[in-house]
Order: sequence, then C-alpha cells, then structure tokens
Amino acid sequence: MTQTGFALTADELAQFHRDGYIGPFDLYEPEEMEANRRALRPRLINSTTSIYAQDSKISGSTNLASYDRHFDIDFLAEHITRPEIVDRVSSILGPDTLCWRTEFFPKYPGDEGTDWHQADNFSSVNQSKHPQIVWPEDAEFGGTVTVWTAFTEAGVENGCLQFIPGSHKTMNYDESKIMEYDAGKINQVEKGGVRRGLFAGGTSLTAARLIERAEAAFGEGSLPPDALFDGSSVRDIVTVIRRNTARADI
Ligand SMILES: O=C(O)CCC(=O)C(=O)O
Repeated sequence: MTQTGFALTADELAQFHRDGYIGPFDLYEPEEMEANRRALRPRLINSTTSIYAQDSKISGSTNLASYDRHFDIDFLAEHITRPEIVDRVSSILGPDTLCWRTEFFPKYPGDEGTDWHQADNFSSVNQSKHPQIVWPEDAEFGGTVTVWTAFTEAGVENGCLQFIPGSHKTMNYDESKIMEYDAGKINQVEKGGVRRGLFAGGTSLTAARLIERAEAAFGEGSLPPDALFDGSSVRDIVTVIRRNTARADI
C-alpha cells in the first residue's frame, strides 16, 4: 500500500500514541456529505443485499445488518479506501493494513448511546465470548484503529464521542465477560475525559483500546423533530488491524 500526502506527521503520530486519538480531519465538505448521505439512505435501509444472511442478522444485541455494508454499497467501499483514511491509518499501523469491519448506524433523538468501553479482541461484541481477532502471542497489544466519520454534525446533543486520553495503554475492561443490558444503568457513570464533536464530513481516529463512549442523543435542537431518519446521524466505524490471525464469528 503506497503512502501519500495524508500520512500523520511525526508530531501527530506522537500525539496519537500519547492520547489514543487524533483528529478531527475533514473528509468531505458538509454539502457533499449531505448529498452522499441522502443517496446512501435508501441503500442502507435495504438490508437484503447485506452480506450477512437474513437469519443471522440479529446476534445478541448486535444488528449485523449494519455491518460491513461496504461490500454491497459502492459509496461506502470508496469511503473506506479514501487516501485521507488509508494513509493516516497506515502511518499508525504500517503498510500491511486491513479493513476488518465497518459499521454504519443512525442516531435518533432519544437513542441511549454507547456506554464506556475498550476493545482489543472484540469478544464481547456479539455475546459469543469468542475473540473476533486473535493477536500474535508476541504482540505487545492489540492494534485496531477506529475511524469514526460524522455523516451529519455530531455534537454533545447527538452522541458525539467522549474519550479518556491515554487510557488505551492499559486494558481495564474484561472482554471475556458477557455484557448484560440494563436500561437503568447505561451511560450513568461520569468519567470525565474529552468530547470530540465533528462537523458533517469530519472524521477522527481512535485506538480501539481507548476508553470511550457516546452519550445519549437527546438534541431536538440539532435534530429535526419531524423527520426521524432525516434528522439522524449516519456514521461509520472502520476498524483496521495490522495482523489478523483471526477468527470471526460474525
Ligand atoms: O458512536 C457510538 O455510538 C460508539 C462508537 C464507539 O464507541 C466505537 O467505535 O468504539
């Protein structure tokens, strides 16, 4: 994979390794992003072309229909291979970089968000307890990088990401445990950290081992109340790994 002009600078790389995240970077002009989002919307809703078979689309709390839609939607395939993403990620992980997983999902007003978490082998994601990535035994730590792009503006009111800088250096969460959903407990713990809002078309890169969350989307002010889907943010997560000796259960 050739690296071109979007590779992180030495200072940016040092910042990423220190804090566990970097950005925002502009990927699309807001108007261009909005046009893309409108064209994309009917394709995303139609999950019949998704690579996962109908009967396996719900696994635990994970809706597989929203996974890996870059296989059936050209815009998303082009999006994840943009040099602005590939160059930056490759400057962190090295030239032998692979896009392992994508996820595109809306955030509606009232959505409860994603609670604090860290991810190394992603075994907790589909409730199977099986690692989805098996790292080489001599690896110092897991190295997935998440690229999170805002398809509509993402602020505090509609579920922007919140990070604990530097927390990627130690795993505090035990991924082998099954996560139990409790509506009364989700996103109740304040840990501080920094909120990273993005304009539409903006993107940020995080180490998947960073402790992060996305708070509930509550902002009627930022999301038109008359149009649930129109007012939602559709975002992608591209998880990129350097070496995957792997098994993936989904
Ligand atoms: O946007 C979200 O709700 C969560 C994204 C996230 O936490 C992640 O990519 O690990």
